[in-house]
Amino acid sequence: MNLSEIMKSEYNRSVSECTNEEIYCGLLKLVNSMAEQKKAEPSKKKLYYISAEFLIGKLLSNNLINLGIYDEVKKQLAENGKDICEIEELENEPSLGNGGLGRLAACFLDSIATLGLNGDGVGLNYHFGLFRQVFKDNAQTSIPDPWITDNSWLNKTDVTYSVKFRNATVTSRMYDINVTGYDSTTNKLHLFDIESVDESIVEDGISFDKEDIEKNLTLFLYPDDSDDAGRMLRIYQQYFMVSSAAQLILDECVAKGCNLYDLADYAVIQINDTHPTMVIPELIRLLVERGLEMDDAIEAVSKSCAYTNHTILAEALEKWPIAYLKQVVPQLMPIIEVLDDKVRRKYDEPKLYIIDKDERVHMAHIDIHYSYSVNGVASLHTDILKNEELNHFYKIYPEKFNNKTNGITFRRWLLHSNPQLTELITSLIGEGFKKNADELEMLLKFKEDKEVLKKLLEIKDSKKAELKNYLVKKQNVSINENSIFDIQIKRLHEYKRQQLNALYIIHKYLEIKAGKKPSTPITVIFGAKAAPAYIIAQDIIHLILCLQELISNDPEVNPYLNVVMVENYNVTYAEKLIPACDISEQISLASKEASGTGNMKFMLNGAVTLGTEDGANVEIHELVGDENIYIFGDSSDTVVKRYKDESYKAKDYYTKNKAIKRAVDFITGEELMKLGDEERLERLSKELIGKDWFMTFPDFDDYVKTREQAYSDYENRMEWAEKMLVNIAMAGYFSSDRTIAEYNNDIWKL
Ligand code: 26V
Repeated sequence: MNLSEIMKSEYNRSVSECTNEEIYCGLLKLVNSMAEQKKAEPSKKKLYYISAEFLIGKLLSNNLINLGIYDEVKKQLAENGKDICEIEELENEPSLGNGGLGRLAACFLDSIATLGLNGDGVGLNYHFGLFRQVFKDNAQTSIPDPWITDNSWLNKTDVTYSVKFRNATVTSRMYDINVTGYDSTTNKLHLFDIESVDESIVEDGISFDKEDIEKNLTLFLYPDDSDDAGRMLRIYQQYFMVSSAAQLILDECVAKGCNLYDLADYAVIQINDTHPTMVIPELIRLLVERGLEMDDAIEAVSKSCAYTNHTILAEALEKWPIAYLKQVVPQLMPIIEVLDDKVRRKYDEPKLYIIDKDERVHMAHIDIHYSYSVNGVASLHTDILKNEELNHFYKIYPEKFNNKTNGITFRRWLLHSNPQLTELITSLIGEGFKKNADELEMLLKFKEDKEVLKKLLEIKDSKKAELKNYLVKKQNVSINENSIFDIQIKRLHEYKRQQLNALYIIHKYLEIKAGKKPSTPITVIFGAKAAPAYIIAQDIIHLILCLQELISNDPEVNPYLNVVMVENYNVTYAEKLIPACDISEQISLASKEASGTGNMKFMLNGAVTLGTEDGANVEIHELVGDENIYIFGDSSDTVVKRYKDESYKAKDYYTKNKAIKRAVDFITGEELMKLGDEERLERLSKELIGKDWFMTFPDFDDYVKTREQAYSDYENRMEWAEKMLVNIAMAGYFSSDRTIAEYNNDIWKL
C-alpha cells in the first residue's frame, strides 16, 4: 500500500498537497478495490441476514483495520502532516438503525465476514435514516439526517426488481456496501432503494406527506407510526424490503442450479425481529408462482427460515390489521390465510393463531410456526420466552427454541475505539485475542501486577481527557476529567429506566445541598434519542436537560456533581464515550431488556457495571463474580410475579418512602418549574406516582445504596483497577465471533 502513488494517480498531487477530502476519497477507492479482491468463492449454501436496520457506523477506520492497513495508512498520513482522525471526521455516519437491534446486525456482518462465512445482509437504503436529535429549550427536536453523498460507501448495482403494491408497482434497485472481514474475506450489505424518492418533500422538522409512497418509501427509518398513514408506510417499507430480498434469493439460488424444492440447501434466511416476517409468505407466493404446490412451497420456505426475537415488550410485537395488509399487499393475504388455517386445523388454542379475533395478523406467530429455529438473545431472555411469553409455542415446538447470547465486534469496540488499551493488551498477551477473544482471559494473571493496573488507570484517564476535549468541541460543555464518569447511553425508554438514574441525581443533589459531599466528584453522562411520538420519553429527556441546567448553574453543587446529556447520541459518540467510562449504567427493570449490548462494550473497555439482573447482565455477573459488578434490584421472577398478580402500587412507595417522595416532589418543585415546562414535568411526576409501570420505586433504595458503594470503592484506585482488569479479561465471551460461530453451528450450518 503506497498512499503517495494512490493520490498521485487520482489527483496528480502528493499526499501533503491533497486536501483531507481528497485523501478521504482516495482511501475510499483504495478500500473498495482491496475489498473487491477479497470476495470469497461463493459456496453452495448462503446466509441472507434480513434486517430493517443496520447501524453500521462510520466505515473508513473499520475497513482499514479489517484490511490490515490502518497503522500503515496512519503512518504515511502523519509523515505528510495529515491526521487520520481529521479525515475520519469527514465521513457521515449513516443512522440506519434505532439502537441495539440495528447495531447487533452490523456487528454480526463483521463477524460473518471475519469467520469467512458466505453471508450477506439485506436491508433498506433510508436516505435520512433515523432523525438527528437537536436540543432546544431543554427538549428534543428532530431534523432529517442526510448521509448519502457522492463519496459514500454505497455502490450502485444493476440489479433491479419490480415490487407490486395494490396501488402502484415500483422498481427497487440494489446498492451494495462492502463488508470487510478482519484478516478475511469480503461480503456485502445489500440495501434496496427506489429511484423516485424525493428528499424535498420533507417539511418542518421530519414531517412529510406519508401517502405519497413513490416519493417517501425509503426516505426515513421507521417514520413516526403513531398514526395510520405512518403504520401503513411501515408495511410498504417492509414489503418492499422482503419482496426485493426474496427475488434476490431465488435468482441467486436458481443461478447456482437449485431446484426450488431444495431451497433450504442453498439459502438460509435469518429474520431479524418481526420486521422482515413478510419474507415468509412472499417466498411462498413466488414459489407457487414458479410452479410449486402450496404445501411444497411452505415446506421449502419453513426449512430455510430462522427467526430471532429481540424483545418481550408486548407493545413492540408487531400485529398488522388485515385491513392494512389488504390495502397495501393484497397478494399476501390469501397466503397468510392458508398459514393461519393450517394452524387452526392442528391446534385448538387461539394464542397460537396467526390471525386473532380482532382481525390482526401476529407477525411473530408466522415466524414461529413457519421457521425451523426461534432464538432469544441472552440466556435469561430465552428462558422467559420459553417459560412465559412464548410458552404455548415452546410446548408444541421445544426443538425450535434456542439461545444465542448477543455479542459485539472487538474490531470496532476495542481495536478501533481504544487503540491504547489494545496496545497494552497486546504487549501483555500477544495478538491472538484479536481473532480468538477467549485469550483475553490470559490477562487474569496480571490481576495483582501493580504496574499493569497503573497502566490501565492511565489509559482510562487518557480516554477521559479525550472525551472531555471532544465534548468541548462538539457541544461546548466542559467536564471535570478527574471526576467519576458514570454513563447511561441507550435509546430512551421507560423500561430502560433513565428516570431512575434521574431520581438518583435529584437525591444526590439534595444530599450535597444538605452538606454531604462526595469524596470524588461525579459526572453523570446520558445519551438517548426518544421516538418523536413517545411523550413520556420526551418528558424524561426534558427532566434530564433541566437537571443539567440547574446543576451547572449551582456553584454549591457543581464542583461535586454534574449532568451532561450528549446531543444526537450515535455510534460515533459511543466510540468516544465507552472507553472513557468508569461506571456503566445497565438499570433496566429485570425481565425487560432482552440482552443489551452496550453493557458488553463497556465491560470490554474496563468499565464496571452497575446493573440489575437483566438481559446479558446476568451472564456478565456470572463471568466476573460478585466482586467485579454492582448488582441491585428485584429479580426477574419477582417482577414477573408482580405484573401477574397486579400487586404493585406506586403510590404506596411514594407515601411511605421519604427519599422517594422527596425526589419525586422535586420534579414539580419550584427550582425545576422555573427552568422547565410545567406540563411536561407534571405529566412525568403524575405518571410516576400514579403508575410507575416499570417499577422504579421498589428498586430505588437498593439502587442508591449500591451506587454509593460503587463510588466509595472507586476511591481505592488499585482495587478498582483490578475490577477493571477482570471485566476486560472476562469479556471474550461477548465477542460476536463467538455468537456467530454458534449461529452457524446450530442454525445456519454453512
Ligand atoms: C421496539 C419498540 C417499538 C414500539 C414501541 C416500543 C418498543 C420497544 C422496544 C422495541 C425494541 C425492538 C427490538 C429491539 O431493538 N430489541 C433490542 O435488541 C437488542 C439486540 O438483540 C437487545 O440487545 C436489546 O436488549 C433489545 O431491546
